[in-house]
Amino acid sequence: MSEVLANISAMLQKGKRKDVARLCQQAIDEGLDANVILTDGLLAGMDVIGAKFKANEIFVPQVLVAARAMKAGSEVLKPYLAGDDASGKGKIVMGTVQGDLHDIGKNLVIMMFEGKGFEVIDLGVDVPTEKFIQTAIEEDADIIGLSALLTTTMPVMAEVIKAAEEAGIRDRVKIMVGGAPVTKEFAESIGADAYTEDAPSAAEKALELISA
Ligand code: B1M
Repeated sequence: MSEVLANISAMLQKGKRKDVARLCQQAIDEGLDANVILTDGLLAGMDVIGAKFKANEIFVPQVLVAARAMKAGSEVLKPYLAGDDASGKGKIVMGTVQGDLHDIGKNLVIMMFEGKGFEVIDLGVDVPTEKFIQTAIEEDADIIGLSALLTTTMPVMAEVIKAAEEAGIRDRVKIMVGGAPVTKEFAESIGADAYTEDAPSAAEKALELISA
């Protein structure tokens, strides 16, 4: 692996926000592909953080500073990750479900959606179920995108789908779900229209849903 990518991963793990941003720019200037920098630099670093967090080798404060460094790096990559598709593909209301504060994956998915020409309304984290429904109605959204990182908040996705049915919008709004603990089987069991494992495939799937 290139030295700059290894350095991005190492600095992210140390939570060195400014260094991560600087190194991401350096990697871009060296001609590396933004997707490669994201995967082999930033996400590689986050993987190590995730494993150490799980093993109780590091704790919430260290994870938080790494998350901030991840954000700083992705901001640098954002313009380069965006595709060249024209805008106007459709409207997506996106958020992390109620009770869940994880937003790194959601933000990456949003970047990819925007790169494919979708207009995205980002509701943020810990989004009440009614907020998804109300915004989808007000904005006449084509897709609701739900992210959940906790096994305890995954069931909230089912509540959003149920609320969409009750509000009478289920036939005109597609619902996509994702997040580390979410599986295809789970998505099918709650009646979601689509599940994807990562951000690039989420954007591809959204295009498919819109054109179907
Ligand atoms: Co949290 N956390 N966390 N955490 N955290 C996990 C999720 C955990 C797996 C760590 C562990 O124990 N191994 C664990 C959950 C266990 C479980 O549920 N079974 C956990 C826990 C327990 C907790 C707390 C309860 C810890 C505590 O307080 N004791 C707490 C909960 C707070 C809450 O939400 N109410 C908590 C808090 C935090 C921080 C605030 C410190 C921080 C979040 C900061 C932030 O997001 N701004 C944090 C982090 C960073 C993590 C880990 C380490 C990394 C998550 C991440 O950002 N990954 C995580 C460990 C792990 O996942 N391995 C962990 C990188 C990101 C790019 O991936 O979000 O999966 P991800 O997104 C991917 C795909 O999943 C997909 O695309 C993305 C990009 O490819 N995707 C979609 C995501 N959404 C999608 C939507 C789609 C399609 C694809 O369609 C709409």
